[in-house]
Amino acid sequence: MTTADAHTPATSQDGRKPGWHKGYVTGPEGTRADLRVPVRQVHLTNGKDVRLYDTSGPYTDPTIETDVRRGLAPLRENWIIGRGDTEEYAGRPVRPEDDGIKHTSPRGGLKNLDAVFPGRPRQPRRGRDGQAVTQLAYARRGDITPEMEFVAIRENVAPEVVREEIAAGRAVLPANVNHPEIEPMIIGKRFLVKVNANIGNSAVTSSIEEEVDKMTWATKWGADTVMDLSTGRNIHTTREWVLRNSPVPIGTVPLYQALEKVDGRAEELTWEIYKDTVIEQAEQGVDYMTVHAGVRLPYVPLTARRKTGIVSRGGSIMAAWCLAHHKESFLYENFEELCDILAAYDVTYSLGDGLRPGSIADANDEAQFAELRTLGELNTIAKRHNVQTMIEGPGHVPMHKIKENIDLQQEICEEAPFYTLGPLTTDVAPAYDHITSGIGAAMIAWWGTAMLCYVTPKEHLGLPNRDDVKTGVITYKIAAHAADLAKGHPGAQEWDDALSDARFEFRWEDQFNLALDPDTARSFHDETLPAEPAKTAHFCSMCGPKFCSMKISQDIRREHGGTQDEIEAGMAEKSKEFAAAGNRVYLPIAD
Ligand code: IRN
Ligand code: FE2
Repeated sequence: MTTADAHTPATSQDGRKPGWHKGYVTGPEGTRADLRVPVRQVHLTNGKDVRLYDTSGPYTDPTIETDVRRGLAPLRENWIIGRGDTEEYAGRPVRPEDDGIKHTSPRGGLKNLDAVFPGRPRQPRRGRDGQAVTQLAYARRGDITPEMEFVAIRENVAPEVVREEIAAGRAVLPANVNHPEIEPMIIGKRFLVKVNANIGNSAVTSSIEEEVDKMTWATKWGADTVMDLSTGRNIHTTREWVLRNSPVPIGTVPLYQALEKVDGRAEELTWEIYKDTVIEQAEQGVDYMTVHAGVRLPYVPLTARRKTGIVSRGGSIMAAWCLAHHKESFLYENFEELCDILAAYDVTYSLGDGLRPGSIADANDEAQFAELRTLGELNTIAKRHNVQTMIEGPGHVPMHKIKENIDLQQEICEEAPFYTLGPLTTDVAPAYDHITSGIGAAMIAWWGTAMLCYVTPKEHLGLPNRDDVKTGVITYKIAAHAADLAKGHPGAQEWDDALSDARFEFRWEDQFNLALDPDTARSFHDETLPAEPAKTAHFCSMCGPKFCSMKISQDIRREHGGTQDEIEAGMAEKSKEFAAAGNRVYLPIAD
């Protein structure tokens, strides 16, 4: 399936009118005129429209022609240049070992993905004289940037709220000056809970083509950011293709590529190799980076008696380095210099949880919380350098130990956005860890986690494929939206109400089009009732025409009029009938 197919707006079953289309909203009076914020505009058969948050980018807009070889239009370019605080410079030469490795596509299609990205030539930019060109610096100065105005419209809040939350460090707006293609978004507890999807090839499997496709696929289903965790061949090139085609912020773990540069020998890593890799990725436009600077030498022994030791990839690399040299981590030691690099591109920190628990038994142990305290210390340093910062969290945590995680993180890290992997609430369900973790994700998001890193059904078992990516994203959108509802996020319930109305009034098409996953909802329905009249029928195959509770409720309303009093009178009457018949739901079968 090509990406184009996957992004065609759904049409209603009769094919006459799209069930939804890509719309754009502009801000209220007084906001910038050139802001067009994408929404998914669902057209209901009752004539009403519902607007939903939309992460899918230009791919779902049939009036925009997209071509992965050219990349997306640089929406933010004029804003970035207009600020006048960045300069173009000749980036370092592209490393031959990173690029041009012959890549053959196993499935045909985009065969030319073996080359460096062929799109428009681009000179990297950075802060003039190394100055901080971050949204945090602007917010603190009192400036409301176009990016902030954009997310204000997107989140339906005042621009000043966005500025304040960023200035206070309670929210981040990841937006590298070298990633002008993104539609700005914000991560913070005052805003909608966000979902990140991980993609990335490994030495054993998958191609550039598949990774680009997974990125657009993940954002189509609602991923707010995507992390490219490639470790195999073509890391640099894969990332270039992903970045140039991504409408959402892209995150990476630079340590993975740095390790490739020393052929996988952790002890050979140096600060210089790491720093070079960070600059290379910052020039490409990576919006946020996981940095495992909290894995300090004295903490490594604390993991010795754990059931599952260190399960973070980045964490285990840094622990191996510390042990091999018996030295303090070079990330911790050089953290201030790293801050200055990130500030010059506006790369956001995602301070890694390299010592997160990898099993229920290890949750909330000393190693985990020792690292968290260090992340708090690093958060303060990063803010001093005007670097936007979020904090990564666990992992495997049983339900009764989840709240302590968010409470401690908020306290220690001065309410910096928490970004958690699940947590997985039990270890006993490999192949279902999107569910074991979706439970924990919903809980921790309700209590204030700002972004959830998805877990797919393949977690612990293998590299996720396209279907796994979709299942992971949908599962996490459920967790995120459930939390938005519980938090009483303004407007969150409107979506539920619209769907409930559609369900109660048997507007099947509206139910499908409002669903998080319209395709699956429609196909489940059609499995048993494929015929067109069933799309307006007042029942489905679950209960059949006689036992549909919604139909019975409607009959009561019809028989007994519409006002609340009349409905209640009708209910009372039905209740009397029911009692007279012996209070039995299932009647004996008559001969
Ligand atoms: C999120 C929260 N804690 C960890 N994560 C994500 O896990 C992190 O952002 C990255 O995408 C992934 C792998 O990280 P490790 O295993 O290198 O720590
Ligand atoms: Fe795990």
